[in-house]
Amino acid sequence: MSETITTTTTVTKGRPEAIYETFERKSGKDKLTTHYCPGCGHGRAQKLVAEAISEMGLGDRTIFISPVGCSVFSYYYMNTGNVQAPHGRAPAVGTGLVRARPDSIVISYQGDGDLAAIGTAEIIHAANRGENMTVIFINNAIYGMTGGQMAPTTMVGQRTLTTPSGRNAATEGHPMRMAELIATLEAPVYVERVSCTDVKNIHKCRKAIRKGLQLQVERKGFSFIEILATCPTNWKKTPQDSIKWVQDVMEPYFKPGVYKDISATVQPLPRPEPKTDRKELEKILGLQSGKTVAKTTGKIGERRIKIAGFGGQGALTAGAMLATAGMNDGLQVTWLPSYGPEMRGGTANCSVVISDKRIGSPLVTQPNVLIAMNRPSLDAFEQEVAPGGIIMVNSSLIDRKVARTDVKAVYAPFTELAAGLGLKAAANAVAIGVFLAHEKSIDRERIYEVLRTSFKKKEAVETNIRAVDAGYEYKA
Ligand SMILES: Cc1ncc(C[n+]2csc(CCOP(=O)(O)OP(=O)(O)O)c2C)c(N)n1
Ligand code: SF4
Repeated sequence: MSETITTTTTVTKGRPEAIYETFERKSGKDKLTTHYCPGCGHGRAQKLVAEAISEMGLGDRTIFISPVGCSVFSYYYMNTGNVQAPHGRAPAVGTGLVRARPDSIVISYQGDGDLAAIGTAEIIHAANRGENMTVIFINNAIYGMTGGQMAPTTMVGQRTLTTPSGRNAATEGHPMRMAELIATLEAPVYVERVSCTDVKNIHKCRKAIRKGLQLQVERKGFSFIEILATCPTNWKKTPQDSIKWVQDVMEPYFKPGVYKDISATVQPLPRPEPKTDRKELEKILGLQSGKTVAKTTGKIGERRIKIAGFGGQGALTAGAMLATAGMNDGLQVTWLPSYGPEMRGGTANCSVVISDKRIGSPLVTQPNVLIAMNRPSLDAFEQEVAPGGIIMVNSSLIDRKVARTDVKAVYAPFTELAAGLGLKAAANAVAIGVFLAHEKSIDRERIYEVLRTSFKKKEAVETNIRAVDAGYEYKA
């Protein structure tokens, strides 16, 4: 289904609706002015974006993503939905938005440090996937907010804080032409570079922004509009001289123009339907159809668990199993893996939160439960355990006792018990068994269910179930 909105290029006098009437800050100060310096290109570009949103009637559907950089406070100015993304991550945030809310109009507004330096991977991949969003790329040839360091788009010879004698292509590389780079990709539908200097160029800029938004309305996919903009403050020029510098120095290198436009031939992207069907949801959650999601354990509060060992010991898998079992039990869960720099043999740990309330953060800094599968893990995390918590120690590999006196320590030979069953690799299942014996947050039957769906071979399922039982029944 495609939708057509007639776009005009009329000029809005004064404030477009998509810009707030007052810019109220948290502090209650600075209600009337933006924080942009006089002559800054951001103000101009944002007014044009706001005009387009208002005149196309998209205000209620638009989500504006403000980046890190001088435009970070756009959420104070843009009377639209607003999300503030970490540095460089706006296209990734936008991807989530357009997929979760296909009817929204998503604008990823980014500076050149943001888009072409820290966020290079995000922009290339979002463009390559052809996400249905519009990217407004403000190329002012410098890192504005942090005081004028060199950006990937800084001109050769341009003096910046980090290139005081001027950018040298031999050591700092050449200015990156992002519009040209993006245009080489298969998926983007429309890529244009505009300058925002004189009246003629401002009109072109206005038109390009509208076109990008229109293509998004029509679900035609990814559009990229690079705007050459001024930063008088860091260029150490007057606003007038800055405009001249864009015209004389930037435009000959960053040539304005349309670099790709396949909008006339490209088919609209299919509109993903929201998956609210219960059967579908059960499939996503890995639940058997028709099975009730009911908690088998009593109230558990929030259990924060850290499982640590060396790579290959199955610490991460054990955490994923606990989390899956909790989820199948209708609890809230998170699982956050952390890998050491090495591969097999290196350290690995995961954080699991299982709770009967919504979980605020998946990070576990003060675990109630620590499962230490090897000595370095006990050494690293013992002090982090919350007072009154419990530490489960793999006594097969850990040759010391827990030093803390304000926590409970449980010792069990995870590795030996697993080896006794003929499968040393099931030490993590033994650890789960020990956990279940001392922590009543997860029902043992739920773990069996997870094991049954995790292994294809019947023998592997049975050995792992026996390993869980061995840990559960172990008495020191
Ligand atoms: C992860 C991270 N790295 C670095 C910074 C510091 N930082 C803030 S703004 C900025 C540069 C922004 O420059 P640009 O994207 O060109 O935007 P402008 O300020 O010129 O509009 C940097 C490096 C940060 N906030 N977060
Ligand atoms: S430092 Fe540059 S980019 Fe930032 S607000 Fe001032 S003129 Fe604009």
